[in-house]
Amino acid sequence: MTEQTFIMVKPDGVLRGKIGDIIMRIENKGYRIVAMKMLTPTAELLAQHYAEHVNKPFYPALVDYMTSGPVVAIIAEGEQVVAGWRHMMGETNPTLANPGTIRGDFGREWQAEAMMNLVHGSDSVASAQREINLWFA
Ligand code: RTP
Ligand code: MG
Repeated sequence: MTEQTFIMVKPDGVLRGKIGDIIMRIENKGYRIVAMKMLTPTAELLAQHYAEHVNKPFYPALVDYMTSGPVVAIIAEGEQVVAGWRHMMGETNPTLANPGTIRGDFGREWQAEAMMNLVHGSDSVASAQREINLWFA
């Protein structure tokens, strides 16, 4: 079934000039970009986006990382796009992410506290709906 997911190019992806490559991968795969905008997220927005992580030890570092500069927020649409995009991103830890994935090709462990891994993708259809409503309210 056609579904939507929420994708983000995180601040390190923007800083390192990977917006074009990441957008190209979305389109080359055959997913359709239906909305896109650039913004620097606030701590309040991130607390909602990362609600499941707010009490984790890495959360303060995650907020510092994610508010350090602009991100590109994207809604993409396609068959099985939620799971498909998770595959294209690779493992959360860029050191473990397979070559050929975005995190595997471009990521490495820049700092231990919050893994800088270039991109975000919703982890389920329900998360995608929640995140789209949050970022594109
Ligand atoms: P995302 O939500 O950003 O798409 O990443 P994910 O599902 O692969 O990973 P998740 O477990 O949801 O964690 C969210 C983000 O928090 C940072 N993180 N750091 N130091 C750590 O142990 C750690 N764990 C997670 C990463 O930036 C991760 O993408
Ligand atoms: Mg996640």
